Amino acid sequence: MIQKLTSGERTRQLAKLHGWESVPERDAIRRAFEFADFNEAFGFMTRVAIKAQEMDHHPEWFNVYSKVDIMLSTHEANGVTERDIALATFIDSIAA
Ligand code: H2B
Repeated sequence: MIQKLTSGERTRQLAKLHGWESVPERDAIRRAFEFADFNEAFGFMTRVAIKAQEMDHHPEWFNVYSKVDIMLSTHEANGVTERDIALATFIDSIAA
């Protein structure tokens, strides 16, 4: 069973990511993205979806036109784990 990050580990990992923050009401992290239009937003989501499927680790997300809000948490651990950090790192790399 994968273990949740300690609060110190989470703080250290969040500092290496871009724009990710802890969700106060959930043991999760989130980042908001805004693109030029729906086409760019959905293209981005498609790349994330392919990676998520490869990793067998899936985002919780919400899209309205050019905006995409992503929340990451590991259901199996009921909290934030290294899998969320790995997916967030990939997401940052394609959003840059
Ligand atoms: N995604 C996330 N975010 N957390 C999980 O614990 C998880 C998942 N588990 N995607 C996977 C799928 C699991 O349900 C399957 C059975 O491997």
